[in-house]
Amino acid sequence: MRIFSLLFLALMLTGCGQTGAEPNSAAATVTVVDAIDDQRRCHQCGMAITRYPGPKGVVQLQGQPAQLAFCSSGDMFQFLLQPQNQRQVAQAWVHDLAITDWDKPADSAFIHAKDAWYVTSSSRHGAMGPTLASFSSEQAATEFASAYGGVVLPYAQLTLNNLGTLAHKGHGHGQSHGN
Ligand code: CU1
Ligand code: ZN
Repeated sequence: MRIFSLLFLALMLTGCGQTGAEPNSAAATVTVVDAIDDQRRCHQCGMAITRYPGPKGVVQLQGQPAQLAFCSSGDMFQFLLQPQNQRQVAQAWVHDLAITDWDKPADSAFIHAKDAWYVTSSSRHGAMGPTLASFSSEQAATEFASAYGGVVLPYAQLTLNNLGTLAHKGHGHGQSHGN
């Protein structure tokens, strides 16, 4: 009988260990965005990211620990929506402009890109000119659109053709003033 109780105890302990904080591999995706320091350059266009206003984007590809950062949500979607990249994306984040500044968006204000609402073709420009304004709520996006124009879309409806950004060939800097 003694051996059974020991076995039972061992099973209990093992069970406890597994229900602890250790995430299983499926849930072990990264949910935190690396800080974007002043040296960080856009994966799409090479610009220094923090030097320009407007919401930024960050992408994590499957099986790659390093995150890719983008000067603007516009550049992020230009990258992310390419079919060959789309398949490899594990996570993507954008700034929530409902809680942070357009001019200097904070690292702490990133939200999952999939959950965000977007205003395309507004009059406010980001690092590369026309960009997507990203928000955690549809209402915040709608309020922005009534102030700055544009079309409100959820993540699932974004395509390379309706991003409202110009096709970037080379660098279109200096277009972010005059809003
Ligand atoms: Cu750029
Ligand atoms: Zn860029």
